[in-house]
Amino acid sequence: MRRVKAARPARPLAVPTAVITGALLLTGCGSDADGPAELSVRAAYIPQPVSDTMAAGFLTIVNEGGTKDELTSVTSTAADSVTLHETVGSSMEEVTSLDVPAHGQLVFKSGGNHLMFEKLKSKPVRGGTVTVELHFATSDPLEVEIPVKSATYNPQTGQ
Ligand SMILES: [Cu+2]
Repeated sequence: MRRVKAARPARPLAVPTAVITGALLLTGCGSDADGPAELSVRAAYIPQPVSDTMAAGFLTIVNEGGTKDELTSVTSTAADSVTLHETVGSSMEEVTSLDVPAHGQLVFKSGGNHLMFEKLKSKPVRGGTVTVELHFATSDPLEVEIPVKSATYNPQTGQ
């Protein structure tokens, strides 16, 4: 019993040291992974909108490269205006760009970041697609066919 008690005071000091060492090793091992941004899009969908003039869109932009990029604008043949919105508390704010971190992702999801389609030229209907072009600070634009899902689609369940 005495030996266990005597060993304990040293532990709280030892743990932070180990954590710091691990972090340094992680940042130091990326020498072969500092290449340019490599972007791709996953899990894109548009819930069929209730409105005839406005729709929201969601997707995930994955960056497998070692350099960050920024999504700077979105255009679509289906709407005169597509803007980037952040949800802050219970309200949303338009932003001019969003970061796509190196070896990371930019996530648009219900209740968070979203694409806002306004002045729709035609209402997106479930089963159809909406074509968008994503524009970045440094990478080439990406064209994406976003499928239109039901108004209550949940990407977690796929329904
Ligand atoms: Cu919005």
